[in-house]
Amino acid sequence: MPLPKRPANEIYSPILKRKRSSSPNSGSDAPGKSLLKVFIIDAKLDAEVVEDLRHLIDNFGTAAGTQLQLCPSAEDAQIVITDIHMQKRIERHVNWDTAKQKAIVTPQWLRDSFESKQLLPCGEYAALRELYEETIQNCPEDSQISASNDQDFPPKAIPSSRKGAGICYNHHYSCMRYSPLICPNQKLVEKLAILRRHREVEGLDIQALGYERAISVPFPRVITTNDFHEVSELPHIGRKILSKIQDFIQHGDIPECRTILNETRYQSLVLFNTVYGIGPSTARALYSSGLRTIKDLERHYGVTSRTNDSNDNASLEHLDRSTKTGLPDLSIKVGLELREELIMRIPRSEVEEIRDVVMNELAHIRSGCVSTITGGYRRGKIESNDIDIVISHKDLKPGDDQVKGLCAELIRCLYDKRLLTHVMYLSSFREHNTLRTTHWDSLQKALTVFILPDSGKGQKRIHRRLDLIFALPEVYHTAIVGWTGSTMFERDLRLWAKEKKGMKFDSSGISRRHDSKLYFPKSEEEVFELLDLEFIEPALRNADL
Ligand code: OXD
Ligand code: MN
Ligand code: MN
Repeated sequence: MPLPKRPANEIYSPILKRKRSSSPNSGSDAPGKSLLKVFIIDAKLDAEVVEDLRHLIDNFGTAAGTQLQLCPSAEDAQIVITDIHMQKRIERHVNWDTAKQKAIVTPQWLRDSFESKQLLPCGEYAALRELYEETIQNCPEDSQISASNDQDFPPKAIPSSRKGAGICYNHHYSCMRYSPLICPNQKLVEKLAILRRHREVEGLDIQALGYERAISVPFPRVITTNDFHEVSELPHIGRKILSKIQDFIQHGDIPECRTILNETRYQSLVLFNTVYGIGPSTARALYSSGLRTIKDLERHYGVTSRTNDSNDNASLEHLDRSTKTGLPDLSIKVGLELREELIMRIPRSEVEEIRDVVMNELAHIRSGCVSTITGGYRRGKIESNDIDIVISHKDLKPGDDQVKGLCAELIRCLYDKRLLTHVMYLSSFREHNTLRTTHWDSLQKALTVFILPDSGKGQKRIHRRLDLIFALPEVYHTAIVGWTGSTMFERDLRLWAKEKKGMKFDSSGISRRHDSKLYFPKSEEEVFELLDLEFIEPALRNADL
């Protein structure tokens, strides 16, 4: 029996208990209690929010006895809480070298840690992309938590018995495993992610995928030395990765991570990849030609970065007016100019606001359209990298470009209203049964840059990456599954369909390989059923970090 569906907006926050060693950073005021100093950067926070955060700090206590103390300067703090997401801005409050020594997190870290009575890993809450790895590295650890706490995993939100019973944490395919947002070995996973990233920026794709697969396997409790045998038998954990896990268990760190983080080359390649349009190989080429910093890139591409005050779209357009779509393209130049905005993560409330604005405009063009916000938002992420919306209408018909037409009309309308500033990609999917005209153009995808209209309250609006996916009604649910992610979950869905079921799955449809028979599931649950899989809620599809 399929599970009842969760509303897409529902936030899943697993209360995971992790056993962690006490931090070398954390001070101690009494036996069994550790005191952690926290500094709040007030800028950009309402007085009420600051008041709430202070209240949380005063009343904070983890199951392991860690308490928080508000501290008057960033220098003395281990944790810095801020809603600032730009290096230039944060430097007005904290010296950059000092910032590198801290875990710099969003207020949500405090709220979630408070609620779950434990210090959550900081990576997911890093306030600045540039300090993501340092924030992981400097994230303080809770005091010893009693081993019995581990029995709380899987979290209560994970149903324990269901039809199918094929789901298990050591299954080969991630679409047969539950992957919550935060796992008991989050800290280890964050370290492995540094190794993965390193292989990725160096173009070692097979190795990077190896780490990605290892990261996706959710061991159900905190790994200790007693678990090595079991861990060695997990899928996707080879000898090399096992030795890294061993390093971590024994030393609380993976020495190679520290070396990597200190490499100028790694730092530059990762930094270059934060520019939209610069992938690993372009980043390496730029590095080889002697470039190291964003300033170097700006000189190289002849760009000056946007200041906080220039918010008019017109200022961007002169940079690039190219394109097949007749709309401004997002070239590397523009990607560089908008970098500081595009790297900022998007809170759930803004994701919803953008969806509302888009759907309002669409209602003027065609009433009765339906939409689902997919991507990280749907998997419960507190902040997303971009916004992914799947849209359909019950009367859309295949064959005469209706999907394409609706998408084009919306894009033009959003652009004319200055809500949409760039279109990087506009295409239809024709992967499925290209000989069947009935299935042509079943999906239309527009990858864009969007900015909310001025709120009139002096609030600065930020350019955001927005992906709109238009689907024929018969592939709406397949598109939702395909665009919910995570990447590894999707990869394994496709593999599972192919290797185990003789089917082809992607977001534009499901078909049987040997005769190309098409299937049109009427719900998300039916997509899973068709593939002979137990339904997994979006919040448990977080098979990537
Ligand atoms: C995101 C995601 O964060 O889809 O945008 O995971
Ligand atoms: Mn996304
Ligand atoms: Mn996207």
